[in-house]
Amino acid sequence: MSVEPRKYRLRLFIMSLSRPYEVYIEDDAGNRVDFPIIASDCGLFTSPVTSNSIQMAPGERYEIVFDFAPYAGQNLTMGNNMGTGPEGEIPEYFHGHGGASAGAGNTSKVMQFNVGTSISDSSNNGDVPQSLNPNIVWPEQTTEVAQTFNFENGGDARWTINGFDYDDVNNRVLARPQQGTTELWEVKYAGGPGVHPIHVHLVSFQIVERTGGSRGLLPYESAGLKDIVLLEPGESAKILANYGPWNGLYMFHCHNLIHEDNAMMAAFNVTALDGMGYNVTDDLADPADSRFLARPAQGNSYDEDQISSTISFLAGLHAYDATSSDTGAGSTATVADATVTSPVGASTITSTFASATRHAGHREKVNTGYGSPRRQAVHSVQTPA
Ligand SMILES: [Cu+2]
Repeated sequence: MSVEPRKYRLRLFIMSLSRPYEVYIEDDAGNRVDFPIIASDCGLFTSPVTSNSIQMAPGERYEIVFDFAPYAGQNLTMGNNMGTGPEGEIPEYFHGHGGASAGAGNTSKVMQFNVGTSISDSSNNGDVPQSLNPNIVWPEQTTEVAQTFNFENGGDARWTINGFDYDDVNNRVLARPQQGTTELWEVKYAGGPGVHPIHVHLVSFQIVERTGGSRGLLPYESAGLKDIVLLEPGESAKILANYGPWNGLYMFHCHNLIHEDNAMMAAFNVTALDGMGYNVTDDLADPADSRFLARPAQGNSYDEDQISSTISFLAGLHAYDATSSDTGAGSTATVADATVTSPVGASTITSTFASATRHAGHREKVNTGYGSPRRQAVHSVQTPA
């Protein structure tokens, strides 16, 4: 890729089926260059995190700002270092990545940047702000594990979660967090072939802890909210999320496509019990709601005005607010307003538990056939490491 000697904001997105990466950028002399990481799966960090590499698995996203200015007229190479350490012994994904094990493939090489010598546009080339997003809504903190999920090889190319696979229609729903509550989940991979990038739908989670392997929790993993956490063999991670704003059934699964296609997937049912902190006045759970249906693109559909207008409309729904005190008909929240008013502290959520009132639109979905007592017990099923 040809680039100018200035700053670029790069979005990295791993789209491999199974392979995780450790992405780095090095100069012609082979020196790795530091760069600020500014965002991950679910948005901007509070402030940048400096690193000279990022470990990433399928589906994970990170954004960096890279300054090519010091390298005018030179080349820089983006490489992949995953597999040059002890993890190179895991054959399915790591062989041939470079270093001592190079030769079986070219997966150590990602891309090259050819840096020019002149700049055609010097806008947006200033310092990376130290304050990126002061409004991240971190989940209410708890150390009590609500659910434990073991990701395992069940034999015969079958991949399971707590011993179940998604083909088992009677045991697909492995968790039932109540809408609006925070749960700490422990996800574990005792060991075996391959890796498991665990992806949870609906929520943005905080990775609180990673144990069992050699790397621990990486600084950029805990700097923002995520929806994927990578488990290498022997690792456990704790992820904390607020289960809302919508009720209904959602997936969680391994994002290693081969595992996912072999049924390493489960569901959780976010119930709509009242009194749980969501004084919802507008049920947003219906995907066929006319407000959210796809419409044919018009000539101006992607104009900045149209995009701003759509974002303002969605922000004005206040879907992530725990109270509805600032919503209501005629709400004309702007994007800026929503950014300021959406974050709700744990104390607010807690206090609302006592005062939330039932409204006509609430549906209690526990007794719809997905929530038998037998499956309720599945929560605590664990298999030996
Ligand atoms: Cu997997």
